[in-house]
Amino acid sequence: MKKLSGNTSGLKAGQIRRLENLYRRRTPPEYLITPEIARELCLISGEIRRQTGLLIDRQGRITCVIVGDNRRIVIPDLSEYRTAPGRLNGLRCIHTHLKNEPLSRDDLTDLALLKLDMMAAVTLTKDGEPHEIHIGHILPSPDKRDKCVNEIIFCRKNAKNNFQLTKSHDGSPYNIFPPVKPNLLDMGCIELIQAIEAELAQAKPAHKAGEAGERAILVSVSTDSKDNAADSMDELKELAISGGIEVLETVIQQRSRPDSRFLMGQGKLGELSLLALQKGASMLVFDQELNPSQIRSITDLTEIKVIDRTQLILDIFAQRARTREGKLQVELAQFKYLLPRLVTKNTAMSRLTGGIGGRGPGETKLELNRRLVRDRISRLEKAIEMVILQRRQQRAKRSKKSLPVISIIGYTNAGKSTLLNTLTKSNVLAEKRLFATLDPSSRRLKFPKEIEVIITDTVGFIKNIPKDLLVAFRATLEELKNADLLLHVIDIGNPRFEDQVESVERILSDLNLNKIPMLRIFNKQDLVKKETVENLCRLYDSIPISANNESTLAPLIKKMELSIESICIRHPET
Ligand SMILES: Nc1nc2c(ncn2[C@@H]2O[C@H](COP(=O)(O)OP(=O)(O)OP(=O)(O)O)[C@@H](O)[C@H]2O)c(=O)[nH]1
Ligand SMILES: [Mg+2]
Repeated sequence: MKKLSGNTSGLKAGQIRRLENLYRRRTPPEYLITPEIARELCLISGEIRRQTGLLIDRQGRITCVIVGDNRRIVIPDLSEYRTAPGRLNGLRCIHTHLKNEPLSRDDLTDLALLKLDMMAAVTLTKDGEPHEIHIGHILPSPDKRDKCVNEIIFCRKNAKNNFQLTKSHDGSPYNIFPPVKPNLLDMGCIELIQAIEAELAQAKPAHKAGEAGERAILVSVSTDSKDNAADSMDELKELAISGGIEVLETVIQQRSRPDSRFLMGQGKLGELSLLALQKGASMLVFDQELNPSQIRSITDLTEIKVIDRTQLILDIFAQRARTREGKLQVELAQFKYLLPRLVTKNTAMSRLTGGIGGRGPGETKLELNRRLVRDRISRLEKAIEMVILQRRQQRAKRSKKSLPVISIIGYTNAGKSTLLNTLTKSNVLAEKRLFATLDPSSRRLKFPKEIEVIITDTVGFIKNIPKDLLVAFRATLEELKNADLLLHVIDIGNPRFEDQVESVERILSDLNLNKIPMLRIFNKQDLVKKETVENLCRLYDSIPISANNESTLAPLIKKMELSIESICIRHPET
């Protein structure tokens, strides 16, 4: 006989036997549950004054009998019933409610997170007989709520049974039927479940999604103002698209304090997991940095891949890295990000490791991975150290030739590469995606007065730039220290440009680059009204241009030339 699940302490032997006997019962496919089983469930539940529940599979077999307390049941671990992504798990839960209450929030959260076929609560009469049954299931598609196949089926059954159908008009992802009498449980149950699944299957893409093959829901759990959260989400969306991810939906939840385990409440996470199911999403991307245990908890609960903004940025960098140096730096950042996320489950055993040179007896696979990652990190660090050394030597040679250096910096997608191209008639990659440039390029530029300079374009900045990335990109960023003049390119066509200026200038001062003379350049002036450009330029003391239009660059070139001249006069050795 299978074991009961839950709180059986203090029950009499006879009561336990009656509960265990439920495992012998079986329900025909068209019934949610037979009236006889419902009756026995209620009688015993009323007697022991504890909620009692059944999990029933699609063959109508009872796979689990659960005993709770007077307010709730706890559904046991169902990982062995886990099915393919995008499907329900093949079990429905029918349990008693002792206080005549409808489906609770916890019931719906279980329905969503466990991807149950259905959730039902049976209330009791004074005599402990079944009174009414509250039934809910998830809606397979939130967009087509009016035409859900399952509702049509249920309508048909309704006509037969005189049920009334209510639709959830409140935007909730569940469909909850009005309470049903216990003699009307012959409701085409299996047909309904199959219809839900068929419609869920339609949410899955026939084509391969995005370049990266991922379809994502973007999530932000924000303690910030609504506007800031929305701005940040817009940027996350641009990042995702730049990373080749198809964005299905964005969800922002405002909270006074993030939940330490799941960032958001479990109920909300349940709805999110459902949305992922309904939309056929393959991953969740969080705007907030998640710590290793949050990533694990959220993945465990939702059973879908979870990444955060930092990892997304790292992935984009990895896609873009072309040179050996770029690849080394990205790999270092990725491994540094990965290391704390590889957790040893068995810390007691791992203490046995060590000794001289060898693997200890209790070394787990994960521990081994950690060591490999650490080794790899130190090898990468050494390789990058070499790159930095070589760069310094090259720089020393270059400075003997006395060419001043102008570096173009700025927020990602501001138009830095476009400016380099137009100024020097070159052809470095410039495109409408974030972090198009990763590896620096340098060109020579001759000013009208015959002064020659080297002009360099480099990786763009972004707000909250991942720390590991800044550290790993030391070789690239150190190059900026050599600049005699910085051109800070700002995209004034971007509604968030003021924040972007602030982020860039903060990073410059973090990198100790704020002592280098800098010109602020307002790019993409063609996207903004002329008067606005003029006002902004006065306010920010900057030079307006359209980097893609050479005829707009004369004032900038003049100003660059003057700056370089005065720098050369002050520092004649450069
Ligand atoms: N309308 C308009 N678009 C521009 C202008 N300058 C650049 N762009 C566009 O802006 C996008 C980004 O330009 P890039 O030069 O790649 O920008 P970047 O700063 O090098 O970006 P990353 O390398 O990704 O950091 C491209 O689609 C350009 O065509 C401009 O003056 N006006
Ligand atoms: Mg670029």
